[in-house]
Amino acid sequence: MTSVDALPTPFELTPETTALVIIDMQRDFLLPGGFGESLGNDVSLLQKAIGPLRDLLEAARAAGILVVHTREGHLPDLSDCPPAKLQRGNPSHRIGDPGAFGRILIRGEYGHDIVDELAPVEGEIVIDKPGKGAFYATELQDVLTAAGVTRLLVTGVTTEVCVHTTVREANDRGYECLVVSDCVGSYFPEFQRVGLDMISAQGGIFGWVADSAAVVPALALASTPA
Ligand code: TIU
Repeated sequence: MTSVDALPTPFELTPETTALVIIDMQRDFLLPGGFGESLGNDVSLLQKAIGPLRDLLEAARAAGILVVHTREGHLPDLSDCPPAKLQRGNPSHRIGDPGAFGRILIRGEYGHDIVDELAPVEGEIVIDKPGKGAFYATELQDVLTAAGVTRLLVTGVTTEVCVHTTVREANDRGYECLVVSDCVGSYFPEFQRVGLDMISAQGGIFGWVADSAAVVPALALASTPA
């Protein structure tokens, strides 16, 4: 066990009870032509998280901790997509429409999959989720329980939508969450800042926040035999 220099207090890192959760680092959110851009967003703002997240993923793999990737998306017939989600907003393309990388946010399409830099390797868990939160209508809690995981390093996109929703869901289920600040991304710089502040405020109301420069060496230290 070692501790990460985090806000609002140090976060204890115990490799055997910790998982790295990487939320929705999918081409549809990160590359031009996908769902994120169809909503009017500048996708380059999310791409900043890829480099630090790749380093964190490598550190997690070296430390042997559980790695969980999630993907937001729907069945080809959209039967798992509530009409409210389908109709929300005024996008140039809706979920299920043809986009630059296949049908937008549809499972099995190229755009629905994870960017090459962060592609899962054998043995890593991939959770397909129809909602914003990674616990809603998925097997995530069962997977974590079976692995004895109670502490999550949370990363991915977007900070204020799927990351926040997942952290709040996890918090209510009793998990301790550390959000890695440079490994999450938002289309809105002010949401990135405030979204992170909201997590560690009030004595850590939803969890902890630290950057990868604090987490990566702690992972290496925590997994080194004494
Ligand atoms: N639009 C937006 O900020 N996010 C999403 O739609 N999904 C995720 O955050 N993954």
